[in-house]
Amino acid sequence: MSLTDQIYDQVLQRNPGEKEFHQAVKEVLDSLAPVVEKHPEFAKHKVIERIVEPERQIMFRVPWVDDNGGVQVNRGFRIEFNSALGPYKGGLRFHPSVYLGIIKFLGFEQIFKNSLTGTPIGGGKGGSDFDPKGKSDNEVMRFCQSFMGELYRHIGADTDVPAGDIGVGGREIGYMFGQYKKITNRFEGVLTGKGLNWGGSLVRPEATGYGAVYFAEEMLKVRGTDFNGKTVAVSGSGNVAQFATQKVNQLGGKVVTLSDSGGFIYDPDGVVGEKWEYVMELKNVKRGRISEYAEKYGCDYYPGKRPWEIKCDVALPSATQNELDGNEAKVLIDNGCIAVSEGANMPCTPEAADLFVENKVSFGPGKAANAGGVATSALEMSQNSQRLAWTFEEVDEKLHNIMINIHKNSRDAAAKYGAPDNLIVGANVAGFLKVAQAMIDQGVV
Ligand code: NDP
Ligand code: 2IT
Repeated sequence: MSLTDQIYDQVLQRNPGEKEFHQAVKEVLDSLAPVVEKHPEFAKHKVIERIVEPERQIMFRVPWVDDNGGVQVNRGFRIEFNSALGPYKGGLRFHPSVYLGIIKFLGFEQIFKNSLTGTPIGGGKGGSDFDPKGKSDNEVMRFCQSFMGELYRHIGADTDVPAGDIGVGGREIGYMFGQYKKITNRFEGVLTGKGLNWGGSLVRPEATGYGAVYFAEEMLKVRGTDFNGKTVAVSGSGNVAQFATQKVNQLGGKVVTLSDSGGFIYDPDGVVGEKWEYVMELKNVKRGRISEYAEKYGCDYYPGKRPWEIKCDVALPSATQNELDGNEAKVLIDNGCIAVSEGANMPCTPEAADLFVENKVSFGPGKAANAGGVATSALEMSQNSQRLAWTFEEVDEKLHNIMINIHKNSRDAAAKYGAPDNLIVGANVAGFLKVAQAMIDQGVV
């Protein structure tokens, strides 16, 4: 049995029931087998055994009072996974499905993603099983205040810097920032995704979606083509999906699907212009369902379904993990899809990802393709440290260059380690090498 298989077995035994974490670890370890062979120092220093074990795992009670005066109890998490390259960095997810296995999968991915960005940030992730859907603003505020009432003691601008993820956007970051400031009496860059008037960065809201499209653009360039005239299927209709759609429109492509947990809409004329503005208002202000788009614009809505049966050139899964399986991958391939860029974290099942690679569909794994969000968070941290704010163009150009570099470095690493064109292997290896070397440099800690 190879070393990486042995370590994977230990991970299964030590982390029972955490299936998303197992899935994320397996994908990385499978990519690392040739690296371990070439670099005996990684085995000697037990780098892989150490990297799969979080540096610190924090779980806490989050009690709060709802609008009827009832007491509610949720569970909060922060996994400080790896600080070899910088302060722990990664988002907070508020969703009823959240448990330790989800936060650990996301935190583990974040280590390699953050390394790929080339910015000085370690990996972490947190969240809660709180469901913001159907809650009033006041309930969300009270929950956020209670959550931060415990989290504040574990984080700091040079220690651990959370941000948004599913269910956490500008509103929640605001409430959490206010509470952190009140408790600590410090106005500092402890969270990213802040409002523009109080330390936020231009382009951070757009960054993940734009970045996933910039990454796809690089993959299309390798194939000698671009977004102009391409039909694009997007899933989700939250932060990542919204700005991926805007960037595809700017590059001359046409987004024909969006979804939420209720189903998907198919608009063959494209989600563009006033229709895109409508989605922004529907999801960010009204907090409604994507089915309302179909009612308003008279297009088809498919309840309970995912958009992958719709013919497209490019797919951007941008909702959640394991939302595109092997059967759906086959349909996309049969329909002539040439590129898949993961806006979400781990949206394609392992079977789907393997099918894309085998069938020469350009495939951008999440830890590379959606790294633009956290990269721009790192740019927000830099601006906070300098007490300066850069222009939209300046931040966008830096983001664009970071995405070009992630694509290039992943491609180069794939070729060097015997898997040309396989960006899964390339991203895992390129992300790992920097963290592994830093861990060796810093001793057994
Ligand atoms: P949002 O909360 O803004 O939007 C999430 C979208 O995905 C909604 O449309 C939501 O539908 C849908 N969704 C969530 N869970 C499910 C589910 N279990 N089944 C079906 N649909 C679901 O989150 P983001 O756009 O920020 O995040 C989307 C993905 O991108 C996540 O995987 C996240 O980890 C990843 N990501 C986000 C980054 C960021 O900067 N925000 C950075 C990098 C990655 P509904 O409203 O019905 O729940
Ligand atoms: O998955 C992710 O990279 C994020 N949710 C963004 C993390 C961040 O710190 O900006």
